[in-house]
Amino acid sequence: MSSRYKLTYFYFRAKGENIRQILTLAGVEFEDVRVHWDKWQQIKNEQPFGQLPLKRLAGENEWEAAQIDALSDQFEDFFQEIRPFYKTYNKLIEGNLNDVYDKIVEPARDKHLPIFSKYLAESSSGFLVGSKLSWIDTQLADHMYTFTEFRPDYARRYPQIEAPFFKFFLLSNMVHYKLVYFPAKGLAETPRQLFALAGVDYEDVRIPKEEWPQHKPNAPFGTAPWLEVDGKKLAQSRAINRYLGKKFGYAGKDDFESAQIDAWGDQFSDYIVDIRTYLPVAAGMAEGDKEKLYKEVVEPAREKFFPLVVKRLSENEAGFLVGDKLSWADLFFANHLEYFVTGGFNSSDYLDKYPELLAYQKRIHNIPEIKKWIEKRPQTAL
Ligand SMILES: N[C@@H](CCC(=O)N[C@@H](CS)C(=O)NCC(=O)O)C(=O)O
Repeated sequence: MSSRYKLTYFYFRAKGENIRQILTLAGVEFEDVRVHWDKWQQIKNEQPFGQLPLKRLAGENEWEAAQIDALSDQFEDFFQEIRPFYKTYNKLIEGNLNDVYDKIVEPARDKHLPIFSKYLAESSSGFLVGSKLSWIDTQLADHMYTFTEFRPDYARRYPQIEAPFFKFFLLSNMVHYKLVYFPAKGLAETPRQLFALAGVDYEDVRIPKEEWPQHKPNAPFGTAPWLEVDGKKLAQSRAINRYLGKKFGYAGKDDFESAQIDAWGDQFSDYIVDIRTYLPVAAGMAEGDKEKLYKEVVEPAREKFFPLVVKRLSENEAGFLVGDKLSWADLFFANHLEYFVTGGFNSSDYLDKYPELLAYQKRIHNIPEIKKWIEKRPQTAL
């Protein structure tokens, strides 16, 4: 007979979320009762029933269980220090949330996260303790989720935490992603690489050209790609890039960086518009003089746009278009460069005048997760 669990908590995530996630990971059905703050007094004396099925997530042996306990106590100290943030957020006390964040959360973060970071740096599994996910990982991950939503750069100083935190969301399997496009790299390649970087599972649907007419009516704007997030559809490749970039941490550390990344994405798209007569001819989908179009359309547009990119990259020591981290705009541009130099267009001289851009493209595509994806992705002509 299966047990029946009922979890009673408030309508926000905070401490209840960790238990919700543990139950979900354990594959246990539970009643997720979310109490409104003003109803709390009426049910305050109710007892929760049943025990949590923690065994699977509480360490492989006594030593690991003790380490998990130690980290959990440490986390509790951290939580107590930043409590005013939650209280202000939920309007239980008055105050300016940004001030509370600056004065309380940031110093507490810089006191406590190095401890978790050290554990992760020393771990070869990507989990805080041992070789498996434990409930201290889910606790930390939910904390990171809350504060990264509030300040996207929250975890930037702690890359050891930021990377496994996204992997955790893969494990918790919270969102079902489906990306629909053709059997081609084209406009879907950047979103695919964002999934590869984040280590997040998705359905990579590739519709053969002859089947497209029956799928076209399902496309939100009549074109591909589109992304489905738990069945909700999002069209337009740049909107998809921005969405996944933000979700996975490749869209800038603040609003200004995000806007600069958008600007590069838009500028690059203007370049594609400038060379649009060449593309279908080079792809063998339209009649035309490929060599003539390359000379008369591609080369002048390239001489207008590429020097801007070269200048930008020479100004940014980090070697990315914006800030000190890879963004979706870097992927978007690097994919185009790779396609022209090595892909079906046979324009291997495309970057002869721009060795810096060739080096940049290779550097981006050598990032281990991208490299791995490129090695295993389906081989397609376009
Ligand atoms: N601006 C759109 C363009 C989408 C687009 O034109 N997609 C082409 C393939 S690259 C397509 O769906 N063609 C089939 C059709 O229009 O029926 C985006 O970036 O998503």
